[in-house]
Amino acid sequence: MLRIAIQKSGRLSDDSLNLIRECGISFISSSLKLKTESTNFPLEILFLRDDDIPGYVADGVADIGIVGENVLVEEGKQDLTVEKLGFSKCRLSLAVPKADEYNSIADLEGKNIATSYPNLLQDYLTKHGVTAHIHTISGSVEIAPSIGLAEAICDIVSSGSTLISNGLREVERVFSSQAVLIANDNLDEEKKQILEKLLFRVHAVQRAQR
Ligand code: PRT
Ligand code: ZN
Repeated sequence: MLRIAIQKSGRLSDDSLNLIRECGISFISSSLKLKTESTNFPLEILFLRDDDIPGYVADGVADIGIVGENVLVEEGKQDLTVEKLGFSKCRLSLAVPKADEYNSIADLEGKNIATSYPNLLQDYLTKHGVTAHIHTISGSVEIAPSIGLAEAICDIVSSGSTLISNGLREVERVFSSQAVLIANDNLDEEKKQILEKLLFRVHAVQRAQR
C-alpha cells in the first residue's frame, strides 16, 4: 500500500482528487474523514494542510504527496519533486502601492517587505543585490502597506484582482509555481512499483488532456 498526502481543503484539493479519480482510482471520501483507502488500487489518501505535506513526505509519514512548488521550495524540499502536474498555477510576486514610484528592484533597498515566503523572497533579493527588511506574516499580506507595516509585499498572485482591490501594483515576478507530485526518496521496492503504476496512469491522463 502506498500512502499519498493531499490538501484537505483549498486551492489544490479538487484538482488533486480529480487527478486520482482520472487515474481510475476509486475511493469513498467524506469531508469529515482525514484518511481513506482506495477500493481498487493499493493507495491510502491522507488529507492534510498543504504546508505540512513536504515535511510528512520527507519524513516518510506519507510516501508521496501533491503540493504547490511555492510551498515546497520555500521549505527547501524541492529535491522531492517527481513530476510537475500543470494545475494550481500561480506566481509569487512583489507589489507596491499603485501610486508609488517604482523603476527597478533597487528601489526596494532598505525597505520593509511583508510576505509569507521569506526564503523565496530572500533568494530573489540576494540574487539582485538588494538588502531589505523581511517581515514574515502568515496571512492577509495584501493589507500590510495600507496599515503601515511595510512599503511592499511579496505574495501569491493568480488573476491579480486581489492586488488591484487592495490598491497594489505587481512589479516583480519572484517565482513561478504549479502543483507537483513529490515522493520520499527511500521507498521500498513494493512502494516503488506502486508509484511506477500510478505514474504510468498520470502520464496517460496528461497525454489525454493535451
Ligand atoms: O489550509 P491550507 O494551509 O491547506 O491552505 P492555504 O490557505 O495555505 O492554501 P490555498 O488553498 O490558498 O493554496 C494552496 C496552493 O494553491 C498555494 O500554495 C499555491 O501553490 C496555489 N495557488 C494557486 C494559490 C493561488 N493560486 C492564489 N491565488 N494560492 C493562493 N492564492 C491566493 C493568494 O495568496 C492571494 O491572497 O489568492 C489571492 C490572489 O488571487 P488573485 O486571483 O486575486 O490574484
Ligand atoms: Zn497552507
